[in-house]
Amino acid sequence: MFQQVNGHSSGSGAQGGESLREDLQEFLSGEAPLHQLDDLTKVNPVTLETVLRCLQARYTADTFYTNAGCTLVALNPFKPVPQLYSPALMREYHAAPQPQKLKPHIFTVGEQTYRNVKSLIEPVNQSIIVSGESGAGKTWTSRCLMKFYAVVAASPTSQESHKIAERIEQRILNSNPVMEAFGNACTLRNNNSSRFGKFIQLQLNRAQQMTGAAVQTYLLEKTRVACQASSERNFHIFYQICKGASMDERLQWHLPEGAAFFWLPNPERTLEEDCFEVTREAMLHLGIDTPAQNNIFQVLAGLLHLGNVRFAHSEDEAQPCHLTGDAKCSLRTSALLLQLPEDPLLETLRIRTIRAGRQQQVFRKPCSRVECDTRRDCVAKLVYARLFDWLVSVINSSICADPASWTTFIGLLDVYGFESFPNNSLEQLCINYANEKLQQHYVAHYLRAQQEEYAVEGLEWSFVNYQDNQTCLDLIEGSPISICSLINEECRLNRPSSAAQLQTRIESALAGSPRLGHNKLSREPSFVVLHYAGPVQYHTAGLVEKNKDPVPPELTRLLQQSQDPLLKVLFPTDPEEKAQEEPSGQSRAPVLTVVSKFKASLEQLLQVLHCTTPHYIRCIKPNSQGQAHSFLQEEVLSQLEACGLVETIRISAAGFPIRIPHRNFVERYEVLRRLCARTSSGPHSPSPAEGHSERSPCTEVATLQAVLQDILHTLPALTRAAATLGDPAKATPAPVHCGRT
Ligand code: AOV
Ligand code: MG
Repeated sequence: MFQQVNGHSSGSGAQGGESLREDLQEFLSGEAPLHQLDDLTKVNPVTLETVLRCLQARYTADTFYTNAGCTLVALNPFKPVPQLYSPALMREYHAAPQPQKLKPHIFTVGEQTYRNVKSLIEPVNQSIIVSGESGAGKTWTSRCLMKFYAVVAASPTSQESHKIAERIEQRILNSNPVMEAFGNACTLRNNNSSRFGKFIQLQLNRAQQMTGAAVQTYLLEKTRVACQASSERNFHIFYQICKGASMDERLQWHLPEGAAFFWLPNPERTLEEDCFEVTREAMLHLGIDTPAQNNIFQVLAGLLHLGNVRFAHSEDEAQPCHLTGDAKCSLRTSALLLQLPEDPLLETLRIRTIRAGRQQQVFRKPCSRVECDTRRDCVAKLVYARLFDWLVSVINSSICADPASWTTFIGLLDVYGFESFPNNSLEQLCINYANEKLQQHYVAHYLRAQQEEYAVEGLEWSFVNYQDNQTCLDLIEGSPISICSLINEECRLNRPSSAAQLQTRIESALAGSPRLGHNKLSREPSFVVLHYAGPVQYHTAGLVEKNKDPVPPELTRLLQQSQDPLLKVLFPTDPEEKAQEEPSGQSRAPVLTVVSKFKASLEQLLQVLHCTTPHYIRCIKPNSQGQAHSFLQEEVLSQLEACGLVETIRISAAGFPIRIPHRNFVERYEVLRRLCARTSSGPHSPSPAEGHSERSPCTEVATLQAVLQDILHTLPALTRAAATLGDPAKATPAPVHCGRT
């Protein structure tokens, strides 16, 4: 069955000694067709070109997964391949005595991870880090892994408890469509691009059954709610409501068919993600009932109408801006849907209140048109971000297990992938910064740590060079001076500073960094960061303001006046909060900037990852158009180069694939030593080490058989390691005699 799926008929997927021998022979003779090489460590020699050719051959043969030593490479098929993700196949991997002997698959990683949790005496938490650029398939992969665990880690057998178990697994799976509807959007790179980072912790009890899960999210790109690049879209949920609402709901939410909204660009594009019913159904499973859902959608409709509120300069500067065209109607509808008083809403959007002097006198200043727009956008971002956080907390309360009911977890990390657009701002800086951090984790774990261990153990080893991205991280987050610190400094000083001035400050203060570049042809003030995955030009206009992310207190106070039940929850009138927001002088705590908060959350995430055994899946995008059957060498090559995959393969191919602590090794192979001792001193005389062994001859034979099996299975890898020992560049194995007796 598996072979059919992958479209070829032989290879190491089949079980048994026969195929093992074939495998070995093919491997020794170097005759295995490229598409049958399940592990990139077997290409010879290991170069970018051979790795690329192998991946291309496999992609052409509809084989999308390939091992790369300790990493799994996942090529995006960009077409449905349902057989590859069937529950039957999940069970096959789960039941396999040695899943790593089956065809490479994300289920192998899933199963290995699952077994790791239980196989160790002290259970160690595991994590699967899915990486790759935007549109490479990270979210798809982590979704499939969640489904895999929902099948293989499903709990109890008794009818009643089974129902409960199904509910929890189903609920965990239902978190995906909800979070994707509210947190994903169509970008230039991916129709279903994650605009937030996600770490989901699947919680397991001692019997390895999934008892619950907890989701942690990272920095939602909330600016998208009020500002979308051309050809991009707002979050899916807005389109779902507008396309999927019933006649009654349309009336209720003031969404007549064909209504145009500034914040709903490209509504004519229909995506498979525009499925309102799926979102509603999933919300229901998570405990968000229909009235609560309707409340959410009503608020979102209110935001859409708010986006149609447009301002025009007043002739008299002392007078506030006035509303243009239909804006008055939009304002009224928005106020109605958000259950806000209409006049205070208008007043708050176009008049700023300033408190000054000892008496904290209140002054009212009309805002400019641009300021009015900023305040309107700020209301929408504030509401949407709080709504998203609230949804995450509702999901967590629905799926999180009682701490006493779980002992270990498997973490799945799916963050936004590396991206570079014609116009990149603070959002892309944060996204690419997160990807640099994960790349560093990978480098530290696989490329540096392994080689350093060889040096410590005194093993002969020629160091394989790799691209360390530390210099790039120093540029972004280092101390005392980095891009983050300079942007933060501008926020702290609160001085009027133009985009050109910020560019000059960054370029002069960080001129010594090898990772800082400059685009001479750029007309806009900008700087370039040479990321591990490629150069990205960041425009400095608006960077400081976005980093400050200021929320005028009167906007929060306005939202606290809402009579809407959901907005009342999102904006409680907490006296303490209110006191804090009053600009009452020097005692106010400094407000954390966006990058500072993001940096802290990344540090926290990495701390969690460091306490787990990590497994890496590298998603690769075969072409940027999202087309099936198209493998563009240049594009794949740059992704392979960027993530240091070839270096990983070289180290894995030349290194020592099996690490057994000395004590365990002695315990496992002691029987061989005794056998040798017995052979040399005659068949019946006991060896000195045997002493008064209580092992029966049967047990010994069984152990010996197990040991021989072990050796047979690990022989190809051991041979390769032995052949290249001391010369990692050399990947040609020496011929070995591989007999069963
Ligand atoms: P991403 O998570 O890596 O991008 P996705 O997981 O959203 O990328 O994948 C992008 C699209 O590729 C999906 O919507 C599917 O259409 C397709 N796809 C990915 N993997 C598979 C697969 N295994 N089989 C079939 N189709 C697939 V981003 O969130 O933008 O960084 O930010
Ligand atoms: Mg994604």
